Amino acid sequence: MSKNFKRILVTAALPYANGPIHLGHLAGAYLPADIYVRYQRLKGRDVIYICGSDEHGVPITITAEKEGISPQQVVDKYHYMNKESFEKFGMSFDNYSRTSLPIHHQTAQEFFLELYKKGVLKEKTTKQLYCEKDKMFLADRYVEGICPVCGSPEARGDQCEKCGSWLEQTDLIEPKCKICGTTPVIKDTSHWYLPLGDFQKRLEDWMSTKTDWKENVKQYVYSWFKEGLQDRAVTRDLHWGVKVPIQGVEGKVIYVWFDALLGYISSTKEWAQKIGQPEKWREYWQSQDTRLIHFIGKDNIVFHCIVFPAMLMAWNDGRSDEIYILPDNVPANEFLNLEGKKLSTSRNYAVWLNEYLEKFEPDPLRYALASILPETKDTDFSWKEFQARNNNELADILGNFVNRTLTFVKKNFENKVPERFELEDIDRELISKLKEYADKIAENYENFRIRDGVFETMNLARFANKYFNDTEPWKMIKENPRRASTSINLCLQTVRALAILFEPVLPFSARKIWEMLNLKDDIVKAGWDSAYNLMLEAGHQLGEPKILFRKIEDAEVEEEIKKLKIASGEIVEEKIEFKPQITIEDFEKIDLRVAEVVECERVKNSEKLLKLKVKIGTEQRQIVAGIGKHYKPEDLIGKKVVIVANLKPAKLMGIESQGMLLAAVKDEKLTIITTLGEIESGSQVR
Ligand code: B3M
Ligand code: ZN
Repeated sequence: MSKNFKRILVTAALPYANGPIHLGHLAGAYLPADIYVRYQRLKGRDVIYICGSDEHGVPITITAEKEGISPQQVVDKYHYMNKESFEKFGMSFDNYSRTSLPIHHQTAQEFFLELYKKGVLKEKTTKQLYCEKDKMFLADRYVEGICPVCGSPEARGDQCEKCGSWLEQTDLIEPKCKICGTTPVIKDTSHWYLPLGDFQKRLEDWMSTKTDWKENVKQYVYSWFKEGLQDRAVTRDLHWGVKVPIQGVEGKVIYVWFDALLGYISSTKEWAQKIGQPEKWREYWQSQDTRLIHFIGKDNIVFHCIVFPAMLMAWNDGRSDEIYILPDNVPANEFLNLEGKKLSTSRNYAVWLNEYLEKFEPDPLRYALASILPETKDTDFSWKEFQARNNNELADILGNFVNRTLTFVKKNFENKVPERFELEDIDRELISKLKEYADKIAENYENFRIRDGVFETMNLARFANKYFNDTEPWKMIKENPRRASTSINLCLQTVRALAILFEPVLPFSARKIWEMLNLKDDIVKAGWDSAYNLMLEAGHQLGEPKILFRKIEDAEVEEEIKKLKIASGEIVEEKIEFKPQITIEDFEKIDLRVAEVVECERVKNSEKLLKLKVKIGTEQRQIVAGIGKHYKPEDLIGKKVVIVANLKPAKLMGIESQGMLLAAVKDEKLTIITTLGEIESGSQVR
């Protein structure tokens, strides 16, 4: 970080409180921002991480109408749900606000009014799409049609998700009302416009200083400039949202994007109030020595790199106080695909964070996603790769190094940090690597190369394992105890270093390691640069070694893959058709018994049939069963099976069968029902 800056204000896009958080959200903005912020905190920097729910906009009112509840109920449900899953996922927001709060409405109205009074906002009467049936103007997503830019049939009134174009609804080809499906008419209405064209020159000058921005972001912005910036309406004919604060104006709200961007400011205000210093938000927004960084996905670039800076410039114009800073960087990410396909929330082709957290720990997902962040191009998440990252990297490299070191200390050094004696070259190399890696990882994080930073952190763990192998403490403990003591001391210092350097990406596991090292001081207080300072004193008593990462089984990821295949229509989920209900009396008519197979042979000239002799208590029976394709006679001899003992005997290929064997069947698969644990033949099954 350049030394001219005193503090950092980090924001992540405010997610719509209109559905649960999914992996695309996490990889786009929240996780890279969290890693960046945690790293900066470890560096001892003054940084705050601001976020909250975006609770306005047409998607929310549409959901409310669909579910027959109020928009407030929709946002309440998802605000709390998302806040909770973010917390469980280790998102270290300093504040997670909501744009339905009074503090936000005031902030947005004040801002709007300032621009209105200055005459920045232009009032224009224009033609808008109006649905005669629903008696309303079709703002934003209330209308759908063909995108005039890319031809996608699902473009909405304000934006095409396919190509990212920001649209005027009247540009849509073949528009349809989203509520009733009829073709809307065109009617006059008046709105206030932000004349972005008036700001283009200043925005271009400002952008030209941003040479260090990511290529993908600069390219988006320059293509906007090339097209020429247009006036954009910043009000809508809707009831849900921040009311337009102009005397005599009814039934109009501020456009959701105009208000949501200001949500960063109101969330910071709320944070300042909560910590009891209500004016402190100004330090972050209105001092020129603060760095403002917006983490977002690529579909939000235009709003953060053009609209918001223009709004802030408009506010700042002609003022001598309360001057807002402009974004210093907007490290926007591309999209994350899922198992090779585009994520789609409407088709439920997504991995939802709340569902993930019901089954797995947060850190493996943080690590797997951080390793594939779409920083320069779209990337793909696959469950198999997730499993491999967890099993082969977290468990086998990091977990293994920590575990082998700590169990060695417990076994050989009374669980106390052993002494460091004279150093050899290999030891000095490890010590210098600690600093090398800490610096290299930091340099990556500073430049928003989060993926590379995480990759290098795992490389240090790889290096540490190699050091353990090369110094052979298990051998030295007998041949040269001073060597074993020295190398294990250094391994422990490296375990501590890894806890610190991994903290941004694995906050939960880092704290587990910290606890195993029995370190009392807070890990953040210990700080990034203490990672290479060999801070563990000889004689320090360690805590209990525990397993850091459990292995994830094939069956667990296969279940997840299947869910996605069902969502994408690749496989059809079979619905079980149950038979009509019966009573307990009906069931009790069936005499089920445990039987032991004493003899078994194939029925001549039949592939399918096996002839069994079974013992049921004192009785012997002959049973013919159609299981010849699934079992060989010798598989069954001596096994306990379950049979229907009171079934009327029947003849199969001329051989009498005095009972029926129970088996589970699915499609082509068959498996015989047997007993778990010892039980005598003849026992009743109920
Ligand atoms: N809610 C869109 C989105 O979630 C929007 C972001 C607002 S950031 C101020 O992608
Ligand atoms: Zn399009």
